[in-house]
Amino acid sequence: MKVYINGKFYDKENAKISVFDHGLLYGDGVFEGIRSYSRLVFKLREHIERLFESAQSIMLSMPMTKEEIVKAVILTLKQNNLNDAYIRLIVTRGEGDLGLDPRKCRGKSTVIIIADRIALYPDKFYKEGLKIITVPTVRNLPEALNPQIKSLNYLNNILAKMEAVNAGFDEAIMLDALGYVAECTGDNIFIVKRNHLYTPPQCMGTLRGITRDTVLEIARKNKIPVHEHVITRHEVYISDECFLTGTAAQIIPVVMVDSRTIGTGKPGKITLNLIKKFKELTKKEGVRY
Ligand code: PXG
Repeated sequence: MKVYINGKFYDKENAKISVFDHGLLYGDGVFEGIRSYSRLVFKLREHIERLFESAQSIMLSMPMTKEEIVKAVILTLKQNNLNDAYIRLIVTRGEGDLGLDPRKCRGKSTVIIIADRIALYPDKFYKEGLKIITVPTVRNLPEALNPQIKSLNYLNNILAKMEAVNAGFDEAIMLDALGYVAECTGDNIFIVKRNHLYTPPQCMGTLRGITRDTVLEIARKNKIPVHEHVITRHEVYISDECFLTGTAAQIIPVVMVDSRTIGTGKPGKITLNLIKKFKELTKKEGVRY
């Protein structure tokens, strides 16, 4: 494996950065998780756009242009000769001292690109659907650390994930500070009720997921009415179908939430249709390498 760090490639064993990097010391940095399918990088420009928005919000100066990052991602994929890959793009504040003052990093951000084989989720998840629970840890307040920022500080989500795993579940619903359903730890959430599709709006505690946007786009094209609307746990419990979306997960059906069976207890018709349409899109859309 060849890892890209600041314009150079290193073997996995030698792909190292300073212990004084503020990405490590403070989680001070931003990232993206991207995926390629048969040598097509899906929604690459959208991911890079979001990376720049995250950076802008935390006042992190990007050391490369968007076009240079596109080229570096493609180069990393070619170096690793991967047809289907998971790409982790990371930009940290860079090396500073032990104080949290980012000025000490002198604007020398660290850019890292790791491309690896995709760790696929078990087939069982897609065929049988997930059983998930709501956890006590709520999503970060937007006025504190906005969930729109894909920062390297993921403790909020990690805590929620641990609460789910400790209770014997694979994924968690996180509520926002008002108690509405926000999203899962690394995925957005959708419900279907009477053939309408609902997903929480991005304003409170919900990341504007790129898979989420793609699903909304597919649904609109297929004349499924979509609503970006606040959702309560009750509405999830009484939904006909439920599913999660994310770059790694794609679209995963959910069949039980907080011990309530969703719909028939099997992946729903609309969910399965969206999975099919999404797969078709990943086969033909993307930046080729
Ligand atoms: N919500 C959160 C909090 C995320 O981190 C998504 C939704 C889905 O967004 P996209 O753009 O991928 O459709 C994400 C992104 C993991 C993992 O290991 C998942 C993400 C990020 C980092 C790690 O499961 N998902």
